Amino acid sequence: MRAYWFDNEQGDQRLAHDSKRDVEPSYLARLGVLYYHVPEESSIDTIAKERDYKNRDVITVSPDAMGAVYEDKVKMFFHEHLHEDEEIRYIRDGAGYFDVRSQDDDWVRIRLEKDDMIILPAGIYHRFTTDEKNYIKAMRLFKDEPKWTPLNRGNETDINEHRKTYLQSRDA
Ligand code: KMT
Ligand code: NI
Repeated sequence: MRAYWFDNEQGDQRLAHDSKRDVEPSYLARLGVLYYHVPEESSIDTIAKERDYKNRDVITVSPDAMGAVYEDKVKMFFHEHLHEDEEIRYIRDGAGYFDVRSQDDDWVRIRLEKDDMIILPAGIYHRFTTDEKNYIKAMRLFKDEPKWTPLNRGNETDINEHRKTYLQSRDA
């Protein structure tokens, strides 16, 4: 894992967009973003149990796995959005970037590789992209029914209850 400020330059979303200014995990924690390095896949069972995550699946995002819809999917994942539930991803292979909004509404880019696990809180604005290698395999954990509906940022999401709750705990 490496977190840094996104450089805001034009160009393919899959490029590193590295400003060379790092962001500490303690700042991610302030945003409510939790990061764990989990080299033993079996440790996931403990974490899942603690947080009451009952279900999981594994998704591969790549042209091989998705065929013609790959480019569309990658563009969709990169639309800024929030969810009404936590987003937990445990990377099993490949790499990708999660971008999350800072307190000042700037992008923090989080590069994740194999054995990296991230928990994004409900209500945080974020987006995802593969990197230049166009390949990531990730485990997705969820409590009951997957509630992954991305709510794209706009006037509606700004007044969403989960958004308000998130801001209250972030800025407390
Ligand atoms: C998301 O929420 O954007 C995704 O699930 C992307 C694929 S998982 C790395
Ligand atoms: Ni998401």
